[in-house]
Amino acid sequence: MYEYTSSKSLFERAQQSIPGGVNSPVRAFKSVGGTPVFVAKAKGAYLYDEDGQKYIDYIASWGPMILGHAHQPVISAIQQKAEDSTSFGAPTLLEIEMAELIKSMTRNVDLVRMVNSGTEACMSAIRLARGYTGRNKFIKFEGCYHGHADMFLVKAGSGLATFNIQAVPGVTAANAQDTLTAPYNDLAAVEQLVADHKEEIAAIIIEPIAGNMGCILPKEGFIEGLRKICTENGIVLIFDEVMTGFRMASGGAQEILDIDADLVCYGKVIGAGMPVGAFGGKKEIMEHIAPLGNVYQAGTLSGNPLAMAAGIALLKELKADPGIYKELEAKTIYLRDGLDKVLSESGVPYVINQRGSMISVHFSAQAVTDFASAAAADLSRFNRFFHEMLKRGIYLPPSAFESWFLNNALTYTDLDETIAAAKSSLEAITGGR
Ligand code: KE4
Repeated sequence: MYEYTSSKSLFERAQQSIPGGVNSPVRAFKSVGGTPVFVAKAKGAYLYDEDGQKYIDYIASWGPMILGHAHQPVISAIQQKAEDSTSFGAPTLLEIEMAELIKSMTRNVDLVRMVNSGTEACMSAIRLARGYTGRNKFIKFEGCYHGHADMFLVKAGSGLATFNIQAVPGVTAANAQDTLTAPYNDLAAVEQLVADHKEEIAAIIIEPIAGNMGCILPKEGFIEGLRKICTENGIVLIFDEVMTGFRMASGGAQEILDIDADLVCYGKVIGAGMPVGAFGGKKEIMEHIAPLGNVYQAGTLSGNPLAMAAGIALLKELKADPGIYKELEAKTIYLRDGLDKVLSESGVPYVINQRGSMISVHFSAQAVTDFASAAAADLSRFNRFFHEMLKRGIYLPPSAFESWFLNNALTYTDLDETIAAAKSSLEAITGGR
């Protein structure tokens, strides 16, 4: 079983200079308890902590590492590009190549703007929708997370759900007043909001397959219903595909759900681990973005050459071999079925949600279809399961409100090891009862 000697001392040291010892709250293990693992390096499907202990990785840097860590074509692309300097603040050929690559892999992106994070992508998309429609309000869904911009921090998922932060100090009422919320999968609630706020709603933004409450799947007809509501009411439908983009399929959730959004936000995979986000969509909307239009949006490092080189190398490989997605899904289904077996044998109530290479385990006797049902699950049992798995060298997201992400460097031996660790972890938790 693992001890975390170096991580313990590093965490103490980190807290002297960094708030909570981390540069993003969900890394702090605050909800699961214990000491966060300080990662020294990673290769393929494995992380290595500062004591050299190896873990099978199911976070994949929260999604980007879809082909595994230190994937050679990505590393070589960064190394080669770094020789030419790291940033120019001027347009480059690489940005054209990235934009053309994104357009060639997705179904309705006429123009795309690169930014530096998923947060920037989503906040810019909302600003654009407001500028395009002349309306102020937007609808988001409880438990969905679109980054940490003020207007999104209303009943959000990910770290806010993890820490049960309902109202965020510093987010003014003025900033939150135009954010309307509805439960995920509740079309009637959306219809009511639209009826109550006629002509006031600029956008509906959604994670078409949600990953910030654990993995939550849209019910039959839900996303289609949103599409219809938006079309009928002149509302911009924004798919936040920061997680699902280029992960669910080359065309992301738009492809697997066969539904076109008006704007799509990307991140994670398109940067291959470098700081990248993007938003794009129909020309009639995107042409309102400066300098074409007056909806201002900017970024010193947007389209950074190293980030573009990394993202292009990864996307080219995914585009060239879409069979990777089938391989990844088969591995995820294998893991799901293995976990299903050991969980059912353990006798504890559970549900597993899975689509493509996103999966989550909820210790719940009821279906988990929205934030309320995710929050009603046995969170302390998840936390115990998390630590038992970690002790066995399996690195899961340190929160019941996060999706797991598989990478294609995982072997079936890794999956079998994970399933065996889950069996033994559940025995430890239930005393083998
Ligand atoms: P970033 O600003 O963290 O790059 O992206 C924000 C974002 C937007 N939309 C979706 C669907 C997202 O999942 C995210 C960020 N995801 C979290 C994981 N749940 C990032 C992890 C973290 O906050 O450290």
